[in-house]
Order: sequence, then C-alpha cells, then structure tokens
Amino acid sequence: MATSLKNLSDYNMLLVADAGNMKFGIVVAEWNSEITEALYQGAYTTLLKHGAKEENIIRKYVPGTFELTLGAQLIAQNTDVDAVIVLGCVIQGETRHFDFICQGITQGITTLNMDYSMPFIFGVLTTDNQQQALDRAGGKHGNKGNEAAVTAIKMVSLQRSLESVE
Ligand code: DLZ
Repeated sequence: MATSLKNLSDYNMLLVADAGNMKFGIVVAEWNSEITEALYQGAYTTLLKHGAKEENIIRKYVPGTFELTLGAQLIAQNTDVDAVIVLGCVIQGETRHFDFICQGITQGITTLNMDYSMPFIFGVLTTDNQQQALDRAGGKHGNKGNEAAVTAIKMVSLQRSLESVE
C-alpha cells in the first residue's frame, strides 16, 4: 500500500480478498468534483476488479467534505453495507476553513468507526493546491480512490475473520 513516496495505487493484489460477497457504500463530495469524480472512478473500478458486484455498490452524493460524515452514517443506518468509503477533496485556501473541515471529517469518520464497529474508510485528499490533488486522483501519485477501495476490502475481510472466531 502507499508508504514512502509514493503511488497511492500501489499494492499487492495477492493480499486483497475476493469482494464478491461484500457490499459497499461510497459517499462522494460535490466540492472539487473534477477530483472527487476521479476518486470515485478509482474506488469503483478497484472494487469491481476485486470481484465486487455493481449492484452491491451504493453511491450517494453530499455537498462538501464536511457533510461526508453524516452521509456515511445515513448509509450505515439505512442499508446493509459492510463498509462505507468517503471521498472528498479539501484544498487549502486563504482562510482557516481548510483546518476546520479537515478536523471535522477526520473526527467524524473516526467516531463512526468506533460507534458502528464497522469500517468507514477515509478517502479524502487534503492538499495545498489543485495540482497536488490532481496528482493523487489518477495522476503521478496514483489515485486515493483505489487505495480507499483496497482498504475497505481489507477491513471487511479482517472484521469477518475475527467475527468467525469463537
Ligand atoms: C466551504 C468549503 C470550502 C471553503 N472548501 C471546501 C473544500 O475545499 N472541499 C470541500 O469538500 N468542501 C469545501 N467547502 C464546503 C464544506 O465542506 C461544507 O459543504 C460547507 O461548509 C457547508 O457545511
């Protein structure tokens, strides 16, 4: 997976379980939609590549990254997905808005993981500028959507392996 510099799409396929019997929710922020749609395509195609069925992938939109937490919670409450991936892109501006949005989504997703005891995967780019985001949404550093999808499959697999231990 992504470690030192750094292609977010690099991973060992052999370590990723078959996702054929897994269900996923994907919540996409509309802010910076050029980026977030590319993240979605990365996540979606990666899930399919590992066996997930189209009908088992639910996509929903929210206005901005700040709303991803509630969007993810609503999917968890109202569907039977095994994991939820949130996809957003926050680009540093002239004010401290960036910090508050990043803090909100990080805290929100961490809380959901604990409260629901199921995987909520953080697929949010937090960059200084548009180019850094493009580089990580299918550009020279890969696609964070791919990474988020692989992480989702791995976490569902982990959860199932532990829940089957009595
Ligand atoms: C307001 C705002 C700003 C300034 N920047 C971004 C951004 O870079 N990325 C993003 O996803 N959303 C941004 N937003 C919108 C907030 O996430 C949120 O939608 C609004 O503050 C309304 O709650």
